[in-house]
Amino acid sequence: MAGLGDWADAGRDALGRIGEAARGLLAPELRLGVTGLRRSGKTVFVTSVLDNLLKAGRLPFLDAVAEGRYRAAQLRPQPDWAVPRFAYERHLAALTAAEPDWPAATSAVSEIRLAVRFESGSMIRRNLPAAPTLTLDIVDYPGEWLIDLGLLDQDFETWSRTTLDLAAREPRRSLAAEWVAALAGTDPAAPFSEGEGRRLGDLYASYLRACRDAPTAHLSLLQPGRFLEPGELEGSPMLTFCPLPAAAGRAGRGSLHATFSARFEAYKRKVVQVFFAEHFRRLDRQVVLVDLLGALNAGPAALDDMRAALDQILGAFRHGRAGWLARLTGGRIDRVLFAATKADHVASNQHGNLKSLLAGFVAERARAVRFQGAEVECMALAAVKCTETVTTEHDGRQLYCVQGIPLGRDRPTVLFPGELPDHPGRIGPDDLGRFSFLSFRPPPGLGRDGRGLPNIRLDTALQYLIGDRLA
Ligand SMILES: Nc1nc2c(ncn2[C@@H]2O[C@H](COP(=O)(O)OP(=O)(O)O)[C@@H](O)[C@H]2O)c(=O)[nH]1
Ligand SMILES: [Mg+2]
Repeated sequence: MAGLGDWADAGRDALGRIGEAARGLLAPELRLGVTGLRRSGKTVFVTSVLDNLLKAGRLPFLDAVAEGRYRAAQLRPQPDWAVPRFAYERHLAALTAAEPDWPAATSAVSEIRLAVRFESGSMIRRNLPAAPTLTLDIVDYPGEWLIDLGLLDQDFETWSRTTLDLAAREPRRSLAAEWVAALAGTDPAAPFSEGEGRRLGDLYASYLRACRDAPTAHLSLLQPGRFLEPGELEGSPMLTFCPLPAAAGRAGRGSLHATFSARFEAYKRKVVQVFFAEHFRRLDRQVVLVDLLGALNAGPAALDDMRAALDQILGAFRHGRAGWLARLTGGRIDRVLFAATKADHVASNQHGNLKSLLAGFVAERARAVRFQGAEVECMALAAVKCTETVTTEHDGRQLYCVQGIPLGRDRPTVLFPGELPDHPGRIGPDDLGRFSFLSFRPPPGLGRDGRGLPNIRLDTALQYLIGDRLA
């Protein structure tokens, strides 16, 4: 039988919960992760999201704005003092300068907090004593770190085998030649020496950099991610190893194999798990930006690689929800948005196909994530719209073209960027040589009207990501 004390505890609990619920109604909080591979458009996306939420003049499809309930937003000090602040002012200044330019490339995690004051449309909230405020934390971090989560499921031998298999096929084969040749001349069972370890580690890191930077490569699967952006870990033993072929003899303690294997485990523990606990696990919602047009430009290998990278990224959300890691740590992401960025590179009549193409790439894994209980959506958007769609006549046919200032030129040009298939299965071998989507400069005069940076479908994306919290 329950004693009086138990009832009192239950009562306190209920009061506590009501308090929490009221706080949730009046001061909801949301942590939004923004990720994507290098150059996918994260910095530009976050800059435009902030500018548009602050000025609210270009978000007609955000319900709170459409219904006249959106009051205003303000930047606030961020909660995590050890994480660099997202340099919103600097990035916006670059875009809106007299000679507009893209923000400088960034490589690590950053964070920023925004408070959004709104009138609630719900009955319960309308009776609250004040207008609610949504506290929105935005965390921008490299997609390469997310792909690293896949390493947690692998031991050194498995990882070595898959990475060496991948390196045996073009376009990686030629880029890996020097590192693979060095491996051929080493015995993993031999005693470890610092000089040899460094030589192999450096050759592997150069190979990863070549995969990323070679103009025709545009490859995405480049693990461990921190080898490319080491930051303060540069030169540390934890970033000085590489995959090894199976040893012919027994690789005992103190061997090259044992040392690299121990470093791989240290990387998982000290880099990957720390990222998971400090950043990924705390996210409520996630947007994954994908430069699908860039991969189409680069050709079949880049496209295959991007598909594999997206697959691994979606695998991470399995971790986020119901995987073994979630059981240990309590993941909670309930909505994921995959967004094809830079949609302004193609004419507006192609946006539907761009979206379907992306959906086709992630379809299988997205079903698995939905099964785990999170929602997954796909979209095509441009965080900063740099072109207008215009039609021209060609051989009696109407062509949808884009007009903008291509990067490296200073006059507006009308271009026909071509047409996109609507499904990955419809990308023919000839198609891939045919795509050539030019990059554009931000148009002059951006931001002068004070309404927020011009964009394509940023409001639809925001409605999906935060709209329900502004209800
Ligand atoms: N036309 C166009 N280009 C974009 C857009 N967003 C990003 N870009 C281009 O992509 C580059 C990389 O964007 P950035 O945000 O720095 O990528 P990050 O590395 O993911 O942070 C920019 O310098 C632009 O050239 C967009 O909305 N429209
Ligand atoms: Mg960036």
